[in-house]
Amino acid sequence: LGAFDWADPLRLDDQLSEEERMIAASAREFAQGTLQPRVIDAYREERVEPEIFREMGAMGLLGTTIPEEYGGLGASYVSYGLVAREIERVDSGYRSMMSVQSSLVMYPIYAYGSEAQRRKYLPGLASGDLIGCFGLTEPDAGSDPAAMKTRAEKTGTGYRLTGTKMWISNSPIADVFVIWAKSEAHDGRIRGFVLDKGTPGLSAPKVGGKLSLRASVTGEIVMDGVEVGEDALLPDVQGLKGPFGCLNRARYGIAWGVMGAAEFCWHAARQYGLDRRQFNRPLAQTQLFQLKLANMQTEIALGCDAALRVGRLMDEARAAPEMISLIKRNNCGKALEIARHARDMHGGNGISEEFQVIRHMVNLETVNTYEGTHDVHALILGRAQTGLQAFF
Ligand code: TGC
Ligand code: FAD
Repeated sequence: LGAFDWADPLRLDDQLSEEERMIAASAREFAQGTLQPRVIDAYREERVEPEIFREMGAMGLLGTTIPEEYGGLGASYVSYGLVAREIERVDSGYRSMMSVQSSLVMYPIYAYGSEAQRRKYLPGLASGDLIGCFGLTEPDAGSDPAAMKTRAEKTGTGYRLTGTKMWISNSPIADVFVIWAKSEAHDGRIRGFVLDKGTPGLSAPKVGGKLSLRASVTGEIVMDGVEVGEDALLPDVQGLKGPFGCLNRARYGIAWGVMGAAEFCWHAARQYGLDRRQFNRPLAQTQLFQLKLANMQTEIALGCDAALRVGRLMDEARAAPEMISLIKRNNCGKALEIARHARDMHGGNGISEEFQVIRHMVNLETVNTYEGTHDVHALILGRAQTGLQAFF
């Protein structure tokens, strides 16, 4: 019989390649050494720290799956997931910065862009010298992106874009804007455009008053007749499958990332229960406390194994979008529940920034909502098993 490791109960580590283990270890060292020491202050002060992109870029953590010739690491989707888990162990906002850059900006430029667009943007995005954002959501089009109002009209030399995007990660500090708009020249179909900061008519005001994900900046993207050349159009995709192709990758990364946040909360609750005594015994020596720890351990072990399975299928180009909905939905919901329990298990200390569980809990409320809400992913899975679509 094998030994039982409480922290890795199903031996996830054994299932990784040497390269995957090394990438995860260096991501962990970076996250714990560079991100962890600043996160409590950054979150409290809602501090924007654009230099984090260069620091991540120097560690090879931006564009993990993008080929090396464009500045990426050319690594597996499993490696990308492991990086997300290590960064989100510190904070969901930092993982957000990384995953928007990698999956929602570098991926569409790589997969749908021209060779000239790849050469122009990808190396700078990989090094973190350029910061990217992804504009799909609008004030009146969130879960239903097909209802977007942003329009691209044809001009003599290119396109004129008009519209407003809402809730866009990184937009106030972005240099590169991947924008999804209905294009009149393409029968009103959704097309992707790459816009540069500083183009007349383009602005990105910050969304204020955010009580979640405060270490990552979120903004609008306002396009007031922004004129771009033909070379701003992403040539190789049309329709919603363009943005969804990117979201498949980002949602997959989130399924791993939230397991990192959940693991932080689980380990913190366990340690707190061992250290804190009430009724003349450690809290961890009570049945209710142990039941909660067992539930956390079980859900995290299952969630990580499911993410690993989907990652392997992605690396074999055999992952279906519904599989990604299943793990995004399950792992976010479970991570949020684990963070809420961990907060409770810390008693009064659980609401203090010092113990960090409430920050994870509040962050996970966002992660459960963005990239398709918990309920929207249920409807995707419901449609896949009944053949009946229940969105409207
Ligand atoms: P539907 O009819 O289902 O599909 C329209 C077209 O899109 C294709 N498609 C996909 N292609 C690839 N992968 C997927 N996952 C796809 N899902 C759909 C589909 O085949 C079809 O193609 P075609 O060629 O036939 O036209 O579309 P619908 O309008 O009924 O959509 C319904 C629904 C609810 C599934 C969808 O709209 C949805 O997923 N809504 C959620 C919106 C969302 O996830 N927004 C995310 C915004 S970005 C973000 O939150 C970033 S935060 C990142 C961070 O900070 O970390
Ligand atoms: P709504 O769609 O209005 O949903 C509200 C509620 O109604 C939810 O509970 C939802 O599940 C439910 N609901 C909706 N439709 C149905 C239905 N048919 N049946 C049953 N229930 C339904 N977007 C980007 O494009 N780029 C980004 O970088 C980005 N970053 C973000 C960062 C943050 C911090 C946040 C909060 C959001 C971000 N988003 C981004 C937007 C995010 O993807 C949307 O908030 C999300 O898709 C939900 O859309 P909504 O907020 O309009 O909610």
